[in-house]
Amino acid sequence: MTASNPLAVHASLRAFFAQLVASGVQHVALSPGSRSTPLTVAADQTPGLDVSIHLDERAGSFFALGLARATKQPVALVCTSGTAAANYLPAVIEAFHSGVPLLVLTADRPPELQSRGAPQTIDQVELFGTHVRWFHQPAVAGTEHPSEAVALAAAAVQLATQETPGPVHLNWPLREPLEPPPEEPEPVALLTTPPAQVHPCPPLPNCPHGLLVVGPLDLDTQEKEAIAALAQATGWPIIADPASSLRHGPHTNKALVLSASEHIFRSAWADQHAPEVVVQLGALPTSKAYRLWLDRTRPAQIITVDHAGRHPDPLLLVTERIDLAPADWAARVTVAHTKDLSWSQAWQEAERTAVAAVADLSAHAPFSNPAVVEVLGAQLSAQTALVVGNSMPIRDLDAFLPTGPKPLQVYANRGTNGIDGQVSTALGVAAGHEESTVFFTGDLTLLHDLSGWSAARRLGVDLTVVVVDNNGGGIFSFLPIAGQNHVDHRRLFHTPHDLDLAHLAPLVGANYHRISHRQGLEEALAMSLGHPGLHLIHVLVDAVDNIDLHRKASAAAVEALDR
Ligand SMILES: Cc1ncc(C[n+]2csc(CCOP(=O)(O)OP(=O)(O)O)c2C)c(N)n1
Repeated sequence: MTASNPLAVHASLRAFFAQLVASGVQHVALSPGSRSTPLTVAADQTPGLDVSIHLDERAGSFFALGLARATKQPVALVCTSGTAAANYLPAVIEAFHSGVPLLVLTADRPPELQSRGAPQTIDQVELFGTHVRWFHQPAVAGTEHPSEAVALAAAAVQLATQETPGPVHLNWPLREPLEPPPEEPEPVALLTTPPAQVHPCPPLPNCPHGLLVVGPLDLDTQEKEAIAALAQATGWPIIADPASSLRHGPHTNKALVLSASEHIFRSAWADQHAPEVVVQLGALPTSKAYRLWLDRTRPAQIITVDHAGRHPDPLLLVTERIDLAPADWAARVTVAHTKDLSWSQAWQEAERTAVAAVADLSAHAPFSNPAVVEVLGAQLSAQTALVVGNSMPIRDLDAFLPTGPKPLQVYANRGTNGIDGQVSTALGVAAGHEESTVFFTGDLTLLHDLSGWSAARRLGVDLTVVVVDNNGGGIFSFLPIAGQNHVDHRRLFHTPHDLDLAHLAPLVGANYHRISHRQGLEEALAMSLGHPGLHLIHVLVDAVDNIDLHRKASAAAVEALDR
């Protein structure tokens, strides 16, 4: 049987990883295995590349996703063959839909061992289907000149990062012997990445009554400033999804950024203030009220701007799609614009009215998710990364997190809204973020990624987890079926786990706080934020209280607006 030349394999793979570094990759998340030995050792020996080790490929890939999002750099993944590779699928799908660059490197057996019942061998060709920007199977490692590996690495990073960013998959056939030699291979010439192509950018319609609706997007400070500058130039309010991070930063002193739109869009006032143009940036906003309002008012012009190909349009109302990164687009279309001061003043007044009505309600409400959001908003220090779980936590932020000048970075996996891999995503964000990281999550979401939780200490990052524990999926109490007596809603949908989450703390050596009132939460956060290590703040809440407060908050805001 053909054998590999270990030095040739090592030379090629070292050249490959050296080019990844030259193209901007700084981290590779490795999972242990045998077939991947040449990739693992080459990655570990490449100067300029950090490695982290993940026992579980599913958790490792979500860690890579979080890290890539926090650093805005592509992250590589390496695993062995078989179901190890298949465990990358959920994170690859989320990365695809969120436009996050991942370089997925899976080891495989060479062609002569395929389809012959060789161990740990499955069909890995196009394993992730249409959920990658590019799939490629290189020649068996070591059978080509290392310059081919350099060209491949440069092309892979370019496809993962430029035009439409997202995951790319290289499935690498590797022949035995797999162990690299101790010799250093000869260095090879590396390539520089060509600049991205600049696409044409149509001008913005010059009408005074517009809205900028910003969905979940990973925006840095400069990008937030660019979108805020456009809002200032046009006099158009920004409707900011909490996962856009646009609700928080000094730019909120200059541009009008709204946080209460989840309530405002339910009012007749909002129907009477339908704009001429809506420009929707990034992914679909979390707010259901926004979608219902769009359906009722059907603005004549709806433009979507997105670099990840999403252009969300469930109601088929979009009139124009622009394939540009939202902040780049904003910078390019910001010119002097016809403004109507009364338009922005009316929206500002609506925001004030809705926020006041909600605050009044919260002041007399039982301790539940809205109070947790208020305390987080007040107590998180500037530049904290707030990773938020899907289900109710992201909706809690949408409904109750006010705008303010203190900068916060908010991350949510809104590509496909999964409750999987969220602890690992938070760990990845924490690994890539210089200030504190807080993960705000539901209990089922936390339990879903126990594997990620078990790795928290080993990965050596600081993380404060605030879990709102309603012993199940509180979101399902929103469903009409929750009120129907002939269906066992609690067992089938709420799905109580009846576990005491306190037992999770000793597993990873986390400091533990059990909370049932506001002051306790304030004290626990003060003891956790800025104190390195792992902290588990376990907040006991009632699912029905929270749903009730969401409904009452919207009703109070609508009543105040439509009075
Ligand atoms: C991977 C995955 N499985 C199932 C779902 C469906 N789902 C959405 S929300 C939810 C319940 C989440 O409960 P929890 O994290 O406790 O949050 P809560 O609703 O109580 O706020 C489930 C199972 C999903 N979104 N993703």
